[in-house]
Amino acid sequence: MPESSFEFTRAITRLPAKSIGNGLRAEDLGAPDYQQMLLDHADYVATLQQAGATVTELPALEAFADSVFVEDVALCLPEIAILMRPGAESRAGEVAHMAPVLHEFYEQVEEISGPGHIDGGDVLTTAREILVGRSARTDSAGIAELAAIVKPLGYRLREVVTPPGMLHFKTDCSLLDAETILATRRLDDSGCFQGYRVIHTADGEEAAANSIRYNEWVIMPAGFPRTRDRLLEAGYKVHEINNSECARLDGGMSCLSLRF
Ligand code: CIR
Repeated sequence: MPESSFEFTRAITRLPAKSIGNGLRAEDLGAPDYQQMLLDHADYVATLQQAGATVTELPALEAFADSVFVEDVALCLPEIAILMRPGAESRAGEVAHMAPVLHEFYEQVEEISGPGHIDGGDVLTTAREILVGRSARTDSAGIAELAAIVKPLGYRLREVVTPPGMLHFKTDCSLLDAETILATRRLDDSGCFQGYRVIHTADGEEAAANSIRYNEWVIMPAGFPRTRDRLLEAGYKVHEINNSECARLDGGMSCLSLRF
C-alpha cells in the first residue's frame, strides 16, 4: 500500500453542465442555481490549487447532467487508474469521456467491464486498505472485479455496506489522515471503521462528512460549524466551500474531483 492516501499532486475536475438541473437526486430540493454553482466550482478548483494540485479542468458535458461528479467514474491510485462502471444508467456514458484523460496521466488504465457495477463514490482508499461499500449503485460483482484488479498490486480491499438511504459510502465519511476517518455516527455504527480513529460529524451536520483531505488541507462544505470546530480542535487545517447547489443533487466535496 502507498504510505499516504492524501498526499497528491494532481486533480481532475469537470465544469458543471447547464443541464445539471436534470441530474439525479433522492429528493427534490429545488433547482440548483447554475451561476452560484459555477462560483462554488471556481472556489473548489482554486482551493485545490492552493493545496498543491495541478488541476485539469475538463469541459462541461451537456449530454450528462451529473458529469460534474467525476469521482464516480474512476478510481485513481498511485500506479493505476481504474475506470468504474456507474450503477446509474444515465451516467454510464461518462466513463468514455474520462478514459482518454486518464491515459494522459497513467501508463496503466484498467476498466470494470461488468456485468457488475461500481461507483467511485463508494470507494474510500485509506493508507491500509480500500474500503468499498455495497450500495444501490455498487454491487458485489463490481467490487469483486475491482478486487481482482488491485489485489495483484498489493492492495487489500474490504467490502462493506453503504447503509440503505445513503447514496454512496463516502456520502457519510472521508479520510482525514492515515489513521483517522471523519464519519457520521449512523455509518460508524455499522462497524466498518474498527481499528481507525473516528471523528464524528456533529448531530444534524451529517452532510459535513463528505469532505476531502488534500495534502495539508481538509476541504469541507460550509455551514457545519460544530463539525468544523471538532476538526480544528483535532489539529486539522480546514477550508470551507459553499456546497448549497451541488447538495441539491446529492453531491459534495469528494464527488467533484479525482485526486492523485
Ligand atoms: C448522482 O446521483 O449520481 C449525482 N446526482 C450525485 C453524485 C455524487 N457523487 C458522489 O457522491 N461521489
